[in-house]
Amino acid sequence: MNIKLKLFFYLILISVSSLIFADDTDVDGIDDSIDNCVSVSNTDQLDTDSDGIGNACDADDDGDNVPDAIDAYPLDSRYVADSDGDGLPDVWTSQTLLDTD
Ligand SMILES: [Ca+2]
Ligand SMILES: [Ca+2]
Ligand SMILES: [Ca+2]
Ligand SMILES: [Ca+2]
Repeated sequence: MNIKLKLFFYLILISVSSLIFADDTDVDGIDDSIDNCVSVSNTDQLDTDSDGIGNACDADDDGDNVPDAIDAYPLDSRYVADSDGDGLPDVWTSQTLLDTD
């Protein structure tokens, strides 16, 4: 067997074994080493605040230090509250006349 053919088979062996032994805990097709949320399947790897933790497992998606659970605008760090629940942020109420109730 010539050296090029040996090298060819060797490369195939390496690529097959890396496929078999690649770590992908959540089976979302993204290797654990580069997955921004190792235990939750998130093929889009969306990370709104770019802190390296994907939205799928980030407790504060927009990074404004207000947890998603109580953040009225979990994907917008500019706003956190909408006390009257009309869809307009509280800060608008104080800054503009758009929200009059
Ligand atoms: Ca993964
Ligand atoms: Ca994932
Ligand atoms: Ca994040
Ligand atoms: Ca937040």
